[in-house]
Amino acid sequence: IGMIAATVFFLYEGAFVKKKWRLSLLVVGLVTLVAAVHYDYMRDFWVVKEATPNIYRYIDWLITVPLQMIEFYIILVAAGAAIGSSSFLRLLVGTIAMLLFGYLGEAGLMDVRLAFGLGMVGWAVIIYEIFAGAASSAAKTAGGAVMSAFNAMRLIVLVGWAIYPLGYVLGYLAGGVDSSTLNIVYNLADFVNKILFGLVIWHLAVNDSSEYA
Ligand SMILES: *C/C=C(C)/C=C/C=C(C)/C=C/C1=C(C)CCCC1(C)C
Repeated sequence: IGMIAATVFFLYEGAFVKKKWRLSLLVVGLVTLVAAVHYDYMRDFWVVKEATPNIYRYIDWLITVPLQMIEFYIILVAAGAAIGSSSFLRLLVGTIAMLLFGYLGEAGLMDVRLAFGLGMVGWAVIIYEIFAGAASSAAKTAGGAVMSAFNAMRLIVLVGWAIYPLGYVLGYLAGGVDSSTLNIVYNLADFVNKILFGLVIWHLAVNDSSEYA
């Protein structure tokens, strides 16, 4: 329900910001919309099957995480920074590796520890790109409000995202599979990392739009 409310908020607010920020707000609204629909599936699955709705969670992540990666690119382009699409490509490759190995581990198709390690490498690729790679230099050049939004977004990817591997460790590596803890941790992580991430972009867009001044 929080995801639905956030979707309405982002799409509504998109009407009041400068044109160049509308696409950014649309994309964060799509992220929370896609998540809202999947959470509806996941709740039903949990109630009926009394099991972790892994497949829906990963389908959701496979759609929403690349959308969030595009967002780094979109705000830099909107700010007029010189950024090539190869930066987004590296973010995408990191995302797919992170999620693919995470899924293989959770689904029991691969050794859980090995899958975890390889998934962590994917996350490290993303962290490198936004803290030390081309995306980071482009944000520095853009400066101002874009740099501060970029800073907040990459902190979410570093700190907020750390909740997911923590959930994986508590769920699978702490002896036995604890699906209640796993799901609660993942749910909280999604709440922060989708809605707060969107709010950071909303804040940037509003700050830079004269209608609010
Ligand atoms: C909206 C959904 C988001 C932002 C999902 C993010 C998911 C992760 C950061 C998952 C990370 C994982 C690792 C870093 C290691 C392997 C296990 C995962 C997939 C839980």
